Order: sequence, then C-alpha cells, then structure tokens
Amino acid sequence: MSAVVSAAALAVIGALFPTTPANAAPSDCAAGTACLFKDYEFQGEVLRLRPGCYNLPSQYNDTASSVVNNTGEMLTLYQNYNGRGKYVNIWPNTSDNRLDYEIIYNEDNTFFGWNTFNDRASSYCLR
Ligand SMILES: [Ca+2]
Repeated sequence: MSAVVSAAALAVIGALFPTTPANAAPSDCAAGTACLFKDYEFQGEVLRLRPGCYNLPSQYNDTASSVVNNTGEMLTLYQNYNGRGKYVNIWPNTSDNRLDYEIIYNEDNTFFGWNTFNDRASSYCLR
C-alpha cells in the first residue's frame, strides 16, 4: 500500500516539476541546422552549430559523441582548435549516432584511417 502511495506522490511531483525529455533524437536538431551531442545516440547536452568555422565553447571541448547534420553543407569536425589537426567529415543530411568508428583525415588532407573521434572535436566548419 505504501508503494502505491509513493507512486502517486511521485506522479504529483512529476506534474509539478516536469523534466526535460529523456530521449533525444536526430529530429531534435531542427531542419537546416547541425548539432553536436555530448553522449551517444543523440543524448545529453546539445550544441547547435552555426554556419562558418568556430572553436567549440570550452564546456563542449572534447565532449561530442554523436552528431546530426540537417544541412546541405559539409560539417567538418577538427581534433584541435582553429581547424587544426585530424578531422572527420559529416556529410550533408546525415547523422552519426556514435562517433567511434570514423574515416579520419590528417591535417594535410591525407587519409589517416578508421578510428574513434569520440570526445575529440575542438573546432568545426559548417560550409
Ligand atoms: Ca580535441
């Protein structure tokens, strides 16, 4: 009986203090935008990206684990700030639910190989 009461009490608390949705999805990244997620499967904190080339804010540095590119532009994620270091291309209108098995290029645009890019992105270009 007490368990029923507790559940009812929790339901009331939930109604009073609604939480953010637990399950994010690529559709949470609006059409025409690109987004980085801190966790796999489009979970965790999301950062919406702007057209152009930028360093990631410090709180998002080396945290991206999944990505959505709902734009017609190429999204390039770089391992270092200022578009430096190894990089991975996220093609237009694609998403990647786990940045852990990627085609990686060296800074000189030569092919590096397949490797993880999880928690590595520090800057990006969307163009
Ligand atoms: Ca990095």
